[in-house]
Amino acid sequence: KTATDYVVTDDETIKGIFKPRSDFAHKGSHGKAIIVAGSYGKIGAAVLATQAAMKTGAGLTLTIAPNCGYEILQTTCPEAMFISGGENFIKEIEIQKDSVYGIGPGLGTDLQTEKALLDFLKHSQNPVLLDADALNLISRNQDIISLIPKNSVITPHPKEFERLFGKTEDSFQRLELARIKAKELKIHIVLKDHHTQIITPEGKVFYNITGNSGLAKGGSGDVLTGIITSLLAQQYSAKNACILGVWLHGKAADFSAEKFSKEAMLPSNVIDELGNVFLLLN
Ligand code: NPW
Ligand code: AMP
Ligand code: MG
Repeated sequence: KTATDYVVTDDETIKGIFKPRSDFAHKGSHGKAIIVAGSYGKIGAAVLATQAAMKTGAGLTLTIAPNCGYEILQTTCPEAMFISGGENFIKEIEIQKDSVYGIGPGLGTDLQTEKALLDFLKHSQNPVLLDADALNLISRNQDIISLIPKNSVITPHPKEFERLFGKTEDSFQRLELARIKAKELKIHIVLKDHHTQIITPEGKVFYNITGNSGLAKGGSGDVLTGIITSLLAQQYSAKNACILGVWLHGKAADFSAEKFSKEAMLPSNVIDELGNVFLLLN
């Protein structure tokens, strides 16, 4: 373990990672992001993740959600396509090739959703992003952990991390456990917190310093899922998608706080502010 294993993401690093959109881009060259999210009462999570994926630049965005969210999603996200995965919760996840999946926001933890996730991971070899209830389902059925494709991304908040890997004394112990697990499973772990840490499969840690406590509201993590899934679909490496995605999310939150205050800003404002963050980078 050396000092270079722990790095703070600065603006120069971000400028080095960010790829401006080519004049010759077309929707097929900017990837297909598939958001698998939502259940009865939690369709908002699917809306937030879908909108964030679109506003981060994916060429095509498609949402797999239960039918009870059909009208809501087609109305709030008209640019995104919809595929039904069940009636009130997801029972089936259609696999499409050449797409990147972000799975978990608002899914709920029904046994049939667990089976759908298990089937999906058995048949999909590509890296995926797993968040929220996808992580809670995995915590309940630890057999699923070994099915997570190498180079995938997981985005747990502290409680989800604890459900997955067990209790730790403090945030330092949690980080060291995350380094062990990222190496063992060969995945990227986005350890969400005030200063979110990104841990690579090599055990290297990147600290993010954008963002603020206005993000401490339901829906913030669902937005981050959409952002990172979109970057993965646009062919950023998993490491760069995590570093850039967490930075963008935090920066858009800082712009939202300036405009609306930490109290009144909402995750949907964070999505809207992504535009101003990209103007800063371009
Ligand atoms: P405590 O209180 O400290 O013991 P859950 P969820 C802890 C969806 N959503 N630092 C804290 O525990 C999600 O996508 C849908 C320390 C807290 O009470 C999920 O699918 C929305 N502790 C599902 O709902 C909007 C922290 O974790 C507990 C922490 C459940 O997700 C909301 C909560 O975790 C939501 O996004 C931190 N930084 N952060 C919608 N509009 O459709 C969290 N904790 O029990 O996993 O519940 O995260 O709300
Ligand atoms: P979730 O709990 O899944 O909704 O995720 C919450 C998101 O908001 C994560 O990206 C956290 O890093 C971020 N967040 C929550 N509280 C804070 C805080 N006090 N300061 C900075 N970021 C925060
Ligand atoms: Mg969450």
